[in-house]
Amino acid sequence: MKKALITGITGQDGAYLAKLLLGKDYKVYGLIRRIVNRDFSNLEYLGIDKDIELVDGDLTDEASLINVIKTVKPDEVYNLAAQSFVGTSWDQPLVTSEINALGTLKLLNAIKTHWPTAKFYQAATSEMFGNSATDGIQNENTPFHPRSPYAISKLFAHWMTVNYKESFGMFAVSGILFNHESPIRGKEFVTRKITDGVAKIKLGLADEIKLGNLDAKRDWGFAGDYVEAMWLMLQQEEADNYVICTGKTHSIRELLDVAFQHVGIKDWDKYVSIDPRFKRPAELHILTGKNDKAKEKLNWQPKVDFEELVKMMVDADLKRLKK
Ligand code: NAP
Ligand code: F7E
Repeated sequence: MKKALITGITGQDGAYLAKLLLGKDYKVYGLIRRIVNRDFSNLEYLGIDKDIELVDGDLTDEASLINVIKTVKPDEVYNLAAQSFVGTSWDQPLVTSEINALGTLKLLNAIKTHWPTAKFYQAATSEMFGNSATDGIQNENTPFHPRSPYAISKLFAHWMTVNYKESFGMFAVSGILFNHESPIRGKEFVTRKITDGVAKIKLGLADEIKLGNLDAKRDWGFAGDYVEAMWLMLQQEEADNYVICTGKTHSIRELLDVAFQHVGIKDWDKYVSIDPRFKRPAELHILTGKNDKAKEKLNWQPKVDFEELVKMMVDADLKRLKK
Protein backbone atom coordinates (compact mmCIF):
# COMPACT_ATOMS: atom_id res chain seq x y z
CA MET A 1 0.00 0.00 0.00
CA LYS A 2 1.44 3.39 -1.02
CA LYS A 3 1.66 6.10 1.63
CA ALA A 4 0.86 9.72 0.85
CA LEU A 5 1.39 12.67 3.16
CA ILE A 6 -0.81 15.69 2.43
CA THR A 7 -0.17 19.07 4.00
CA GLY A 8 -3.28 21.28 3.87
CA ILE A 9 -5.55 18.26 4.42
CA THR A 10 -8.38 20.40 5.86
CA GLY A 11 -8.42 22.73 2.84
CA GLN A 12 -10.34 22.36 -0.41
CA ASP A 13 -7.65 20.57 -2.43
CA GLY A 14 -6.42 18.47 0.50
CA ALA A 15 -9.90 16.98 0.88
CA TYR A 16 -10.40 16.26 -2.85
CA LEU A 17 -6.90 14.83 -3.21
CA ALA A 18 -7.34 12.60 -0.13
CA LYS A 19 -10.59 11.27 -1.60
CA LEU A 20 -8.86 10.51 -4.90
CA LEU A 21 -5.92 8.73 -3.22
CA LEU A 22 -8.12 6.71 -0.87
CA GLY A 23 -9.98 5.52 -3.97
CA LYS A 24 -6.62 4.34 -5.31
CA ASP A 25 -5.93 2.38 -2.10
CA TYR A 26 -3.33 4.75 -0.67
CA LYS A 27 -2.86 5.13 3.05
CA VAL A 28 -3.38 8.87 3.50
CA TYR A 29 -1.69 10.91 6.23
CA GLY A 30 -2.86 14.47 6.77
CA LEU A 31 -0.74 17.11 8.50
CA ILE A 32 -2.73 19.24 10.93
CA ARG A 33 -1.51 22.22 12.91
CA ARG A 34 -2.59 23.24 16.38
CA ILE A 35 -5.60 25.58 16.25
CA VAL A 36 -8.39 26.12 18.79
CA ASN A 37 -11.45 25.22 16.75
CA ARG A 38 -10.52 22.42 14.41
CA ASP A 39 -12.69 22.20 11.31
CA PHE A 40 -12.96 18.93 9.41
CA SER A 41 -16.06 20.00 7.47
CA ASN A 42 -14.43 19.58 4.04
CA LEU A 43 -13.41 16.00 4.83
CA GLU A 44 -16.87 15.37 6.29
CA TYR A 45 -18.51 16.83 3.17
CA LEU A 46 -16.64 14.27 1.04
CA GLY A 47 -17.34 11.48 3.55
CA ILE A 48 -13.68 10.68 4.31
CA ASP A 49 -13.10 12.25 7.75
CA LYS A 50 -12.70 8.82 9.37
CA ASP A 51 -10.29 7.51 6.74
CA ILE A 52 -7.32 9.84 7.19
CA GLU A 53 -4.47 9.30 9.65
CA LEU A 54 -3.85 12.73 11.17
CA VAL A 55 -0.31 13.74 12.08
CA ASP A 56 0.60 16.85 14.09
CA GLY A 57 2.84 19.45 12.53
CA ASP A 58 3.10 22.97 11.23
CA LEU A 59 4.76 24.09 8.03
CA THR A 60 6.56 26.83 9.97
CA ASP A 61 8.09 24.36 12.44
CA GLU A 62 10.92 22.34 10.90
CA ALA A 63 11.29 19.99 13.88
CA SER A 64 7.68 18.88 13.52
CA LEU A 65 8.13 18.28 9.79
CA ILE A 66 11.26 16.20 10.36
CA ASN A 67 9.40 14.14 12.93
CA VAL A 68 6.47 13.54 10.56
CA ILE A 69 8.70 12.59 7.61
CA LYS A 70 10.73 10.18 9.76
CA THR A 71 7.59 8.60 11.22
CA VAL A 72 5.42 8.32 8.10
CA LYS A 73 8.18 7.55 5.53
CA PRO A 74 5.84 8.58 2.72
CA ASP A 75 6.09 7.49 -0.92
CA GLU A 76 4.53 10.77 -2.01
CA VAL A 77 4.29 14.19 -0.34
CA TYR A 78 1.75 16.75 -1.57
CA ASN A 79 2.51 20.19 -0.18
CA LEU A 80 -0.86 21.95 -0.33
CA ALA A 81 -0.70 23.88 2.95
CA ALA A 82 -0.57 27.64 2.54
CA GLN A 83 -1.85 31.04 3.50
CA SER A 84 -3.72 30.87 0.22
CA PHE A 85 -5.78 34.06 0.17
CA VAL A 86 -4.16 36.66 -2.08
CA GLY A 87 -5.97 39.62 -0.45
CA THR A 88 -4.69 38.78 3.03
CA SER A 89 -1.12 38.54 1.79
CA TRP A 90 -0.81 42.34 1.62
CA ASP A 91 -1.92 42.62 5.26
CA GLN A 92 0.17 39.67 6.46
CA PRO A 93 3.15 39.40 4.11
CA LEU A 94 5.45 37.91 6.75
CA VAL A 95 3.08 35.12 7.81
CA THR A 96 2.37 34.43 4.16
CA SER A 97 6.09 34.13 3.43
CA GLU A 98 6.84 32.10 6.57
CA ILE A 99 4.27 29.49 5.58
CA ASN A 100 4.33 29.48 1.78
CA ALA A 101 7.99 30.19 1.07
CA LEU A 102 10.09 29.14 4.08
CA GLY A 103 7.61 26.41 5.08
CA THR A 104 8.06 24.75 1.70
CA LEU A 105 11.84 24.99 2.03
CA LYS A 106 11.68 23.40 5.50
CA LEU A 107 9.61 20.54 4.14
CA LEU A 108 11.94 20.01 1.16
CA ASN A 109 14.89 19.97 3.53
CA ALA A 110 13.23 17.47 5.87
CA ILE A 111 12.56 15.14 2.94
CA LYS A 112 16.04 15.55 1.44
CA THR A 113 17.72 14.79 4.77
CA HIS A 114 15.48 12.09 6.20
CA TRP A 115 13.53 10.36 3.41
CA PRO A 116 14.88 11.45 0.01
CA THR A 117 13.06 8.77 -1.99
CA ALA A 118 9.71 10.49 -1.38
CA LYS A 119 8.25 12.16 -4.47
CA PHE A 120 7.31 15.77 -3.82
CA TYR A 121 4.47 17.87 -5.26
CA GLN A 122 4.46 21.64 -4.77
CA ALA A 123 1.19 23.61 -5.12
CA ALA A 124 2.35 26.46 -7.34
CA THR A 125 -0.01 28.97 -8.90
CA SER A 126 -0.91 30.99 -11.98
CA GLU A 127 -0.57 34.05 -9.70
CA MET A 128 3.20 33.76 -10.33
CA PHE A 129 2.66 35.00 -13.91
CA GLY A 130 1.09 38.30 -12.93
CA ASN A 131 0.18 40.37 -15.99
CA SER A 132 3.34 39.36 -17.86
CA ALA A 133 1.65 37.77 -20.90
CA THR A 134 0.67 40.61 -23.26
CA ASP A 135 -2.01 38.42 -24.88
CA GLY A 136 -3.25 37.27 -21.45
CA ILE A 137 -2.45 33.60 -22.20
CA GLN A 138 0.01 31.69 -20.01
CA ASN A 139 1.85 28.39 -20.37
CA GLU A 140 4.99 26.79 -18.87
CA ASN A 141 7.23 29.23 -20.82
CA THR A 142 5.53 32.46 -19.78
CA PRO A 143 7.81 34.75 -17.73
CA PHE A 144 6.93 35.24 -14.08
CA HIS A 145 6.08 38.65 -12.66
CA PRO A 146 4.34 38.12 -9.29
CA ARG A 147 2.13 41.02 -8.16
CA SER A 148 1.29 40.13 -4.54
CA PRO A 149 3.19 38.91 -1.48
CA TYR A 150 1.29 35.63 -1.97
CA ALA A 151 2.55 35.24 -5.53
CA ILE A 152 6.11 36.15 -4.50
CA SER A 153 6.08 33.58 -1.69
CA LYS A 154 4.84 30.92 -4.11
CA LEU A 155 7.50 31.82 -6.66
CA PHE A 156 10.20 31.28 -4.01
CA ALA A 157 8.72 27.85 -3.24
CA HIS A 158 8.48 27.05 -6.95
CA TRP A 159 12.17 27.79 -7.59
CA MET A 160 13.22 25.95 -4.42
CA THR A 161 11.34 22.90 -5.70
CA VAL A 162 13.11 23.16 -9.05
CA ASN A 163 16.42 23.71 -7.28
CA TYR A 164 16.08 20.65 -5.01
CA LYS A 165 15.37 18.54 -8.07
CA GLU A 166 18.36 19.94 -9.97
CA SER A 167 20.77 20.01 -7.02
CA PHE A 168 19.93 16.81 -5.14
CA GLY A 169 18.16 14.68 -7.73
CA MET A 170 14.91 14.67 -5.81
CA PHE A 171 11.70 13.78 -7.65
CA ALA A 172 10.15 17.20 -7.09
CA VAL A 173 7.47 18.79 -9.27
CA SER A 174 5.66 22.08 -9.26
CA GLY A 175 2.08 22.15 -10.52
CA ILE A 176 1.18 25.62 -11.80
CA LEU A 177 -2.54 25.50 -11.21
CA PHE A 178 -5.03 28.13 -12.28
CA ASN A 179 -8.05 28.96 -10.08
CA HIS A 180 -10.04 25.88 -9.16
CA GLU A 181 -13.22 25.85 -7.15
CA SER A 182 -15.87 23.53 -5.70
CA PRO A 183 -18.71 23.45 -3.18
CA ILE A 184 -16.05 23.34 -0.42
CA ARG A 185 -14.11 26.38 -1.65
CA GLY A 186 -13.41 28.88 1.18
CA LYS A 187 -16.14 31.51 1.38
CA GLU A 188 -13.72 34.45 1.04
CA PHE A 189 -12.84 33.48 -2.56
CA VAL A 190 -14.97 35.22 -5.14
CA THR A 191 -16.70 32.17 -6.65
CA ARG A 192 -17.96 30.80 -3.36
CA LYS A 193 -18.69 34.27 -2.00
CA ILE A 194 -21.01 34.73 -4.99
CA THR A 195 -22.65 31.28 -4.97
CA ASP A 196 -23.24 31.46 -1.21
CA GLY A 197 -24.57 35.03 -1.57
CA VAL A 198 -26.87 34.11 -4.47
CA ALA A 199 -28.25 31.13 -2.54
CA LYS A 200 -28.90 33.35 0.50
CA ILE A 201 -30.64 35.99 -1.65
CA LYS A 202 -32.79 33.32 -3.31
CA LEU A 203 -33.85 32.00 0.11
CA GLY A 204 -34.52 35.49 1.50
CA LEU A 205 -31.61 35.27 3.97
CA ALA A 206 -29.66 38.22 2.48
CA ASP A 207 -30.30 41.07 0.07
CA GLU A 208 -26.83 42.08 -1.10
CA ILE A 209 -23.36 40.85 -2.12
CA LYS A 210 -20.48 43.30 -1.70
CA LEU A 211 -17.68 42.80 -4.23
CA GLY A 212 -14.52 44.46 -5.54
CA ASN A 213 -13.34 44.48 -9.17
CA LEU A 214 -16.00 42.90 -11.41
CA ASP A 215 -13.87 43.15 -14.56
CA ALA A 216 -11.09 40.73 -13.53
CA LYS A 217 -11.02 37.57 -15.63
CA ARG A 218 -9.99 34.14 -14.43
CA ASP A 219 -9.62 30.65 -15.88
CA TRP A 220 -11.80 28.72 -13.42
CA GLY A 221 -11.87 24.91 -13.21
CA PHE A 222 -13.19 22.24 -10.84
CA ALA A 223 -10.92 21.21 -7.92
CA GLY A 224 -11.95 17.54 -8.31
CA ASP A 225 -10.44 17.53 -11.82
CA TYR A 226 -7.27 19.37 -10.79
CA VAL A 227 -6.22 17.03 -7.97
CA GLU A 228 -6.08 14.23 -10.51
CA ALA A 229 -3.43 16.22 -12.39
CA MET A 230 -1.41 16.52 -9.14
CA TRP A 231 -1.40 12.75 -8.76
CA LEU A 232 -0.56 12.18 -12.43
CA MET A 233 2.50 14.47 -12.14
CA LEU A 234 3.96 12.15 -9.49
CA GLN A 235 3.34 9.01 -11.59
CA GLN A 236 5.56 10.13 -14.50
CA GLU A 237 9.04 8.77 -15.25
CA GLU A 238 10.55 12.27 -15.12
CA ALA A 239 9.80 15.02 -12.63
CA ASP A 240 8.52 18.04 -14.58
CA ASN A 241 6.35 21.12 -14.08
CA TYR A 242 2.93 21.56 -15.68
CA VAL A 243 0.32 24.26 -16.16
CA ILE A 244 -3.16 23.02 -15.21
CA CYS A 245 -6.14 25.05 -16.42
CA THR A 246 -9.24 24.89 -18.65
CA GLY A 247 -8.01 27.31 -21.33
CA LYS A 248 -11.18 29.42 -21.04
CA THR A 249 -11.55 32.69 -19.22
CA HIS A 250 -14.57 34.47 -17.71
CA SER A 251 -15.12 37.75 -15.87
CA ILE A 252 -16.69 38.14 -12.43
CA ARG A 253 -19.69 39.66 -14.26
CA GLU A 254 -20.15 36.42 -16.23
CA LEU A 255 -19.91 34.48 -12.98
CA LEU A 256 -22.69 36.66 -11.56
CA ASP A 257 -24.80 36.13 -14.73
CA VAL A 258 -24.60 32.33 -14.49
CA ALA A 259 -25.12 32.14 -10.71
CA PHE A 260 -28.10 34.52 -10.57
CA GLN A 261 -29.74 33.11 -13.70
CA HIS A 262 -29.50 29.63 -12.20
CA VAL A 263 -31.88 30.71 -9.41
CA GLY A 264 -34.15 32.57 -11.83
CA ILE A 265 -32.89 36.14 -11.22
CA LYS A 266 -32.04 37.94 -14.49
CA ASP A 267 -31.26 41.45 -13.26
CA TRP A 268 -28.58 41.07 -10.58
CA ASP A 269 -27.52 44.75 -10.50
CA LYS A 270 -29.78 45.61 -7.57
CA TYR A 271 -28.24 42.85 -5.44
CA VAL A 272 -24.56 43.67 -6.04
CA SER A 273 -22.68 46.65 -4.67
CA ILE A 274 -19.05 47.65 -5.04
CA ASP A 275 -17.03 47.90 -1.85
CA PRO A 276 -13.48 49.29 -2.27
CA ARG A 277 -12.32 47.08 0.62
CA PHE A 278 -12.45 44.13 -1.75
CA LYS A 279 -10.28 45.76 -4.42
CA ARG A 280 -6.59 44.85 -4.49
CA PRO A 281 -3.56 47.14 -4.42
CA ALA A 282 -2.29 45.35 -7.55
CA GLU A 283 -4.70 43.32 -9.67
CA LEU A 284 -4.23 40.53 -12.20
CA HIS A 285 -6.51 41.55 -15.07
CA ILE A 286 -6.76 38.36 -17.06
CA LEU A 287 -5.54 34.80 -16.59
CA THR A 288 -6.07 32.20 -19.31
CA GLY A 289 -3.92 29.10 -19.32
CA LYS A 290 -2.81 26.76 -22.09
CA ASN A 291 -2.86 23.12 -21.02
CA ASP A 292 -1.32 21.50 -24.13
CA LYS A 293 1.62 19.97 -22.20
CA ALA A 294 -0.63 18.40 -19.54
CA LYS A 295 -2.97 17.08 -22.23
CA GLU A 296 -0.13 15.52 -24.19
CA LYS A 297 2.15 14.18 -21.44
CA LEU A 298 -0.26 13.50 -18.56
CA ASN A 299 -3.23 12.63 -20.75
CA TRP A 300 -5.16 15.02 -18.49
CA GLN A 301 -8.03 17.30 -19.34
CA PRO A 302 -10.71 19.07 -17.33
CA LYS A 303 -14.16 17.47 -17.28
CA VAL A 304 -16.34 20.12 -15.62
CA ASP A 305 -16.88 23.39 -17.52
CA PHE A 306 -17.49 26.87 -16.11
CA GLU A 307 -21.30 26.83 -16.20
CA GLU A 308 -21.51 23.35 -14.67
CA LEU A 309 -19.10 24.42 -11.94
CA VAL A 310 -21.03 27.55 -10.97
CA LYS A 311 -24.36 25.71 -10.99
CA MET A 312 -22.89 22.86 -8.92
CA MET A 313 -21.71 25.40 -6.33
CA VAL A 314 -25.02 27.31 -6.21
CA ASP A 315 -26.96 24.04 -5.83
CA ALA A 316 -24.68 22.89 -3.01
CA ASP A 317 -25.06 26.21 -1.18
CA LEU A 318 -28.86 26.13 -1.58
CA LYS A 319 -28.92 22.60 -0.19
CA ARG A 320 -26.70 23.48 2.76
CA LEU A 321 -28.70 26.59 3.64
CA LYS A 322 -32.06 24.81 3.42
CA LYS A 323 -30.80 22.32 6.01
P1 NAP B 1 -7.07 26.27 1.34
O1 NAP B 1 -8.46 25.71 1.19
O2 NAP B 1 -6.91 27.68 1.77
O3 NAP B 1 -6.29 25.30 2.36
C1 NAP B 1 -5.08 25.68 2.93
C2 NAP B 1 -4.64 24.60 3.90
O4 NAP B 1 -3.35 24.95 4.43
C3 NAP B 1 -5.57 24.38 5.11
O5 NAP B 1 -5.72 23.01 5.32
C4 NAP B 1 -4.78 24.99 6.28
O6 NAP B 1 -5.03 24.35 7.51
C5 NAP B 1 -3.35 24.65 5.83
N1 NAP B 1 -2.33 25.45 6.49
C6 NAP B 1 -2.21 26.81 6.48
N2 NAP B 1 -1.13 27.19 7.20
C7 NAP B 1 -0.55 26.06 7.67
C8 NAP B 1 0.60 25.80 8.45
N3 NAP B 1 1.37 26.78 8.91
N4 NAP B 1 0.92 24.51 8.72
C9 NAP B 1 0.14 23.50 8.27
N5 NAP B 1 -0.97 23.68 7.52
C10 NAP B 1 -1.31 24.96 7.23
O7 NAP B 1 -6.28 26.11 -0.05
P2 NAP B 1 -6.67 25.30 -1.37
O8 NAP B 1 -7.57 26.14 -2.21
O9 NAP B 1 -7.04 23.91 -1.01
O10 NAP B 1 -5.27 25.30 -2.14
C11 NAP B 1 -4.30 24.29 -1.89
C12 NAP B 1 -2.93 24.80 -2.30
O11 NAP B 1 -2.91 25.12 -3.69
C13 NAP B 1 -2.49 26.07 -1.58
O12 NAP B 1 -1.10 25.98 -1.40
C14 NAP B 1 -2.80 27.18 -2.58
O13 NAP B 1 -1.96 28.29 -2.35
C15 NAP B 1 -2.51 26.48 -3.88
N6 NAP B 1 -3.28 26.92 -5.04
C16 NAP B 1 -4.63 26.97 -4.96
C17 NAP B 1 -5.35 27.31 -6.10
C18 NAP B 1 -6.86 27.35 -6.07
O14 NAP B 1 -7.44 27.95 -7.00
N7 NAP B 1 -7.50 26.71 -5.10
C19 NAP B 1 -4.68 27.59 -7.30
C20 NAP B 1 -3.29 27.51 -7.32
C21 NAP B 1 -2.60 27.15 -6.20
P3 NAP B 1 -5.92 24.97 8.72
O15 NAP B 1 -7.20 24.19 8.69
O16 NAP B 1 -5.08 24.65 9.93
O17 NAP B 1 -6.08 26.44 8.47
O1 F7E C 1 -10.17 36.41 -6.59
C1 F7E C 1 -11.73 39.51 -7.83
C2 F7E C 1 -10.30 39.60 -7.29
O2 F7E C 1 -9.85 35.69 -4.23
C3 F7E C 1 -10.42 36.26 -7.97
C4 F7E C 1 -6.42 31.48 -4.74
O3 F7E C 1 -6.87 30.16 -4.68
O4 F7E C 1 -6.51 31.50 -7.14
C5 F7E C 1 -6.99 32.15 -5.98
O5 F7E C 1 -6.59 33.52 -5.97
C6 F7E C 1 -10.67 37.61 -8.61
C7 F7E C 1 -9.60 38.66 -8.27
O6 F7E C 1 -8.94 34.30 -6.14
C8 F7E C 1 -13.95 40.15 -5.03
O7 F7E C 1 -9.85 40.95 -7.32
C9 F7E C 1 -13.71 40.87 -7.07
O8 F7E C 1 -9.29 39.36 -9.45
O9 F7E C 1 -11.33 34.32 -5.74
P1 F7E C 1 -10.14 35.16 -5.58
P2 F7E C 1 -7.45 34.69 -6.60
O10 F7E C 1 -7.00 35.94 -6.01
O11 F7E C 1 -7.44 34.60 -8.10
C10 F7E C 1 -5.08 31.52 -7.29
C11 F7E C 1 -4.74 30.78 -8.56
C12 F7E C 1 -4.36 31.07 -6.08
O12 F7E C 1 -3.26 30.51 -6.17
C13 F7E C 1 -4.89 31.51 -4.77
O13 F7E C 1 -4.43 30.67 -3.71
O14 F7E C 1 -11.89 38.12 -8.12
N1 F7E C 1 -12.75 39.92 -6.86
N2 F7E C 1 -14.45 41.04 -5.96
C14 F7E C 1 -12.88 39.46 -5.60
N3 F7E C 1 -12.19 38.52 -4.95
C15 F7E C 1 -12.57 38.24 -3.67
N4 F7E C 1 -11.90 37.27 -2.99
N5 F7E C 1 -13.60 38.90 -3.06
C16 F7E C 1 -14.32 39.87 -3.69
O15 F7E C 1 -15.24 40.45 -3.13
